[in-house]
Amino acid sequence: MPTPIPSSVDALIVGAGFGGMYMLHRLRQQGLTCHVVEAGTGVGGTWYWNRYPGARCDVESMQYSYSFSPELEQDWQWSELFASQPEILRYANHVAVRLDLKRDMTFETRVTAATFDEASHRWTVRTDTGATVSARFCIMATGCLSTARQPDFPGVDSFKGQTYHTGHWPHEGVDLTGLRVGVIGTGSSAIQAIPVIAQQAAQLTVFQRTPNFSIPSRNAPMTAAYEQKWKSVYPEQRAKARISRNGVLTNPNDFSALSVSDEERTRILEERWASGGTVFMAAFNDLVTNQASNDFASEFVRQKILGMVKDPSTAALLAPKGYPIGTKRICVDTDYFLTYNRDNVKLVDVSKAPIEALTENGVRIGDTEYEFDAIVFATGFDAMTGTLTRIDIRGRDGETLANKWEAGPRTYLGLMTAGFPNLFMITGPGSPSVLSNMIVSIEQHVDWIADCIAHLVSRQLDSIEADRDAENNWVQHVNEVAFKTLYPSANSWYMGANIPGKPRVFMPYIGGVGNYRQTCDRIAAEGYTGFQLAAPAREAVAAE
Ligand code: NA7
Repeated sequence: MPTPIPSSVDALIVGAGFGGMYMLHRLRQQGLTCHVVEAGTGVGGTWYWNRYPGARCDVESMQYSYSFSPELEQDWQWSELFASQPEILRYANHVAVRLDLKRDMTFETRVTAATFDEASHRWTVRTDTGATVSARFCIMATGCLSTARQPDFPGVDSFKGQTYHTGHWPHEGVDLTGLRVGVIGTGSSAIQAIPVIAQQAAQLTVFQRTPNFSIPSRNAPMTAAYEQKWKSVYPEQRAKARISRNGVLTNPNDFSALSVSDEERTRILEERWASGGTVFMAAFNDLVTNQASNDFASEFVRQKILGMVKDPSTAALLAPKGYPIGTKRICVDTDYFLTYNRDNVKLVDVSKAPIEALTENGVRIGDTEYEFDAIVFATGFDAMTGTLTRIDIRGRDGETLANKWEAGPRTYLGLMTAGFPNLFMITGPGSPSVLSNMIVSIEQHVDWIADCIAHLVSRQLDSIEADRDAENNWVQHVNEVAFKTLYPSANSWYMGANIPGKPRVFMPYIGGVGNYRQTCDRIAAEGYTGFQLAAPAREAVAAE
């Protein structure tokens, strides 16, 4: 029986991932009454849902963890350089117990609607269990990649075997031993899952529409020396990460790939390839802004792939072409390309001849039917906006968020959207979010929101709302910064390109975690420039 939801709170938080958990902790410390509503049966968000084989974080464990508690970061011990999903979920549960969070959380309950009442300046939030809660502040900690994209192939229900989506993997696990398995998709999830599934399945067939660049993780067990090295300098390292470009310490080289000789460039790329992970993209300072520089890195990785895969035609299919490295999310893997050297693994190119239907036996492309016992959809998410626009959120004058964002998300700082007072988003579109270490960005947003609410409470103001002009300027800025880079040239989920009909807008903010934080801090220090703060008399005062 889920914990009952109070009928009235100061703050209602949607989602019990890392964002929702820390938000609850912060607001409780400020003496607010708060409650978290979560669709899953437990905490962890992304790490609760994405339980597919091989699921793992591609930011180093020592950096992908909360920094707000020195005791917590000293106490917790990670077993590998890159933590697996089960270990991250254990960590989330450890934090929940340590901070006694679950007593203010209701699980197995999905928020379906939130309506702003202009007279009371409060939100009425409804759930799929029929509960209604009145909240002064509504905080969407709903995650950026939380609405799975279920494929709509004709005949999808006729398949007699089992289908699984990587983002909704059964909690009891799946034994694929001895089965004929099809995997559709070759994004990050598939690239992590395929090497593990290949070891279980009798036969594995991968359907690839777009090959991805992937860098070996070089994951390894954590050593006591490495852990201690980090823990002894945590405050300094965390501080550096907060003002870094992506919220991750990558030891970036601050020079162009074009500024060094061919030999030196290759040496640097080899060094990054050998150390592994996304730090590869920090080999030079212009890999995502300069096509010529990017070409070198793209070709370097292509050659590595061609060198790893024995069958030349499979190797050629796996080598990404037609978009710059890094502009679709760079993947990090363990033995992904080598897996195609196994006798039981086959790659099918669906870039020109797409999957037409699922049949009762498997997958049909033209006259060919591929027979399977199980099919894994590694087809991704309706990223960044999908979860928010599926909730019936209504602001001033009954305007819905889905309607407001029809042509693409519009936010001020990725934190609020005009017309929706007191509704905050944690890592919303228009903030660095998915281009950063998510926990660094989550902590920054939670701290900003908590401080903002404290500001309102201490001045007896009862609402804050993004100004339309400020929002327009921010949307324009987000767009301008994106178009100074190579990112918009790829058909990525950053651009909404993976969802038919979704507007092509570059959704995350690429101006850098450190710069972005400074902007947010400056705006707060100036008394929330670009926001309207309203007193209980409902008289809006423009923040100066
Ligand atoms: P992604 O990165 O969106 O990958 C989805 C994959 O599914 C991608 O390769 C798609 O090809 C493929 N796809 C989608 N629909 C089809 C159809 N109809 N036919 C064939 N292939 C298809 O999702 P992930 O879950 O892997 O990763 C999401 C993020 O989670 C990841 O970046 C990390 O941040 C964590 P496409 O590229 O569209 O041609």
